[in-house]
Amino acid sequence: MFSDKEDFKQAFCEKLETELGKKVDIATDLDAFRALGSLLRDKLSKEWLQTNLRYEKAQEKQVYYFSMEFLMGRLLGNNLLNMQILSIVKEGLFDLGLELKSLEEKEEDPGLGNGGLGRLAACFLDSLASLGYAGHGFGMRYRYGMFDQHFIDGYQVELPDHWLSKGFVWEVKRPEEAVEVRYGGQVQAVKDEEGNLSFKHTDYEKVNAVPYDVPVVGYNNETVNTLRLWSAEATEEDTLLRAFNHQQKPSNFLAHKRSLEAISEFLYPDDSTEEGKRLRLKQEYFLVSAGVQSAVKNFERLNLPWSSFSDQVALHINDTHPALVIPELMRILMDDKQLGWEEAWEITQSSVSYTNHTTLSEALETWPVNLVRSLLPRIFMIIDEINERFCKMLWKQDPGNFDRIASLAIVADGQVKMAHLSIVGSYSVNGVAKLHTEILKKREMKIYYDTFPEKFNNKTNGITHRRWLMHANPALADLITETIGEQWVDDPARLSELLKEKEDPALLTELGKIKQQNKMNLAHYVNERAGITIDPNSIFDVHIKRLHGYKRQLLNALHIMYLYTKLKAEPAFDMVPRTFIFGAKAAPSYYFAKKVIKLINTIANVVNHDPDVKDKIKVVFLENYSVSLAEKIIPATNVSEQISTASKEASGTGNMKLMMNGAVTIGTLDGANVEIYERVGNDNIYLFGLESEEVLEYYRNGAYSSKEIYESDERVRNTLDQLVRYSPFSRGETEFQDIFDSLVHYNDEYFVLKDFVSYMKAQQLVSQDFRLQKLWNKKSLVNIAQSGHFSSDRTIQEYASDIWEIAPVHTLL
Ligand code: B1N
Repeated sequence: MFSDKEDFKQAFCEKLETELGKKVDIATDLDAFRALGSLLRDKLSKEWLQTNLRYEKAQEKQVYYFSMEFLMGRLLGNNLLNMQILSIVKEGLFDLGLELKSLEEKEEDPGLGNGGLGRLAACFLDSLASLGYAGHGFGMRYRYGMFDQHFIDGYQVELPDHWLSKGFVWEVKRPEEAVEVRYGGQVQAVKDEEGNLSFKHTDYEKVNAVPYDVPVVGYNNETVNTLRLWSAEATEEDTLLRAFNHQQKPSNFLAHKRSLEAISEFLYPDDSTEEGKRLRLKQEYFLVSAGVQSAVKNFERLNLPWSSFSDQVALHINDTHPALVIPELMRILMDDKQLGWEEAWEITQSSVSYTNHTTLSEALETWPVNLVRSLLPRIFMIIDEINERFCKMLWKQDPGNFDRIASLAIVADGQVKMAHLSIVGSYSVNGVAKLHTEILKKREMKIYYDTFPEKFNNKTNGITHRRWLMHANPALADLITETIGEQWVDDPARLSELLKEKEDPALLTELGKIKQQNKMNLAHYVNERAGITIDPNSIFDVHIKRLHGYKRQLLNALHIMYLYTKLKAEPAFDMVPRTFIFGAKAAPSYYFAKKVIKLINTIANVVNHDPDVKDKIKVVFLENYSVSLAEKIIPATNVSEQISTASKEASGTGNMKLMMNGAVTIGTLDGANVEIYERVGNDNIYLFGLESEEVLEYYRNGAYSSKEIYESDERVRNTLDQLVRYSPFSRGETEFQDIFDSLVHYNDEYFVLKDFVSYMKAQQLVSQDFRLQKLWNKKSLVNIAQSGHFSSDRTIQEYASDIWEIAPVHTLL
């Protein structure tokens, strides 16, 4: 890579001069970032090529991970870490009067995802490459990613995220690998002389799918995999041709060009909900068609029979968003490669695997038959045929059981049900945490589980310890290495060796010091960004994730209102000082979520300006929560809020990141919290609230009455009344009436009131325990020690062996 620091400095200065035409003494941080990125990309290209050659030579099975979202975050720091040149580069830059940290801050976050689902895909790519697996991502190169969030007068305002405006140094455009994607038109069945049927698609609109490849660098293993992002571009040729053929005015073909390019224009900012918009379906098919064509092309380079396709290729779909992979592969095999239905179906079904990420009904994708038929006529024919054959099979299994067929059908009630298509067309269906998978098997997908029990399996999510511990919290990573040696880096399960040292007072003190330093860094950042002074000795209590009713930021907010009111009434109340920190974006059309943002900002405004409570409570809602902001908050956290309504959060991954950085969880037995609890035990987590069986039972029997709680519990009533009666929070306005009504008059869908007292008591325990610093640090250490299981390396090893059946490729081949 670089032989030494001087070698790096020379290469870097040369790059600055040749690419940016600048001498190092006048280069800005942005210049330096661009030059460094570009230099690293050059350096990577050899290993990138080698990796691909190695895979080809060994005829290694390739995994393609299809996802509408890849929330990569900044790449500079992680690439340096994985390339093992962090210190050379840092020191070299320092000699040149530059600071690596400041350069890192110049990189735009590629925010090509909403939340957990997109970030999971990014962690998986890091683990695939770092473990030496031949696994690649197929995603969308949205021109606008997740919106930039600002608060104006406490309200969320969304601004477009033009992340590409200064260029994206890591990508390589590959026009030679572009493919064509077709929409609309007509399909006719034609018979040849021998009576064979084929399908002719005419009158369609075509869009050019152009790939931009981003290198995915493995940790210290000479592996560079590929994230291939597809961009919709009109070709010069079709724009001109169209203009010529139709004698159109320039404005018409410009409009045409824009309408084609709209397909990869923006990311839908919805997390765990589906809007059902035509453009979204176009996007989904765009990714799928481009990706499957590209995977098939790569397979054909091997000159192997089609029967070995599934030995060479795994197509994984991240939720149902890319489920059209199934009919698209069928289409290509039958229409382009002339295979028969049976053979194509066998290949498809043994190549596709599917991960489900949610049981929320509003997130289940269904598309109107009419829309699918008009936009994707051939694809619809194939889905219809899959459905026909599947229903016939069901009839054979259990003749006359119409109810069963109706509930299992892929096409029913004028809708195409994407989850059904995904289960029928794949060989593996997995949930993302034990509890979630059990809920899928026993409830949401029970009837499917009864039909295909062998397809269902669990793969508990994970996070990459390279980004979330080594890069985000280097001081902690160093302390761990000093304590147990460095093997944990390659084998994060060995973090558990820390348990042997959990009584060591020197270690616990050191751990406390690192947390304190991280808190001071965050305090500094908060002061700079939000102008709020926070006390690093207070408990940093952190609630960071998308804003959603089921995630219950509202429960946290009401508890702060309760504490504030108590402090005002009893000034002597001896409370351990706390800083409540929030980060969350609401979907722009999610009215309730936006109200909660306004409420939290209102609470912050009241609390932070009241001298009576100034040493006790602070509330900070940081704008524009993103991967890079998460990397600043997480290392500084003491208390991790994981308080979703039990049964609703499929897994969660923030819970894992925070635990790995020594935060202690206050949470419900939901998603992966259950598995965190199993590992750390009662003493090292604060559990409260209803359990999932109880929640599901209430939904079934309708026996919950939030009004009863409101009427009978004074603490609840006094808190809620402040939303609508005159109070410092309402100031006599009706701003929060809807929140009040949802809790009291619409029976509190997410059991906020039901869990309120139990949450309050758990929070009291947190405060008590935090006073005993040594005891607290021990809890923190146990959490770190038990977090190795939640490395995405473990998750990816499970996918590799149980689902994809792949082994690592050795670099020495
Ligand atoms: O996926 C994460 C989980 O850790 C979270 O618990 C889960 O909520 C999240 C439609 C989704 N589920 N469903 C989505 C995202 C975008 C969209 O358009 C649904 N995200 C999750 C990783 O497993």
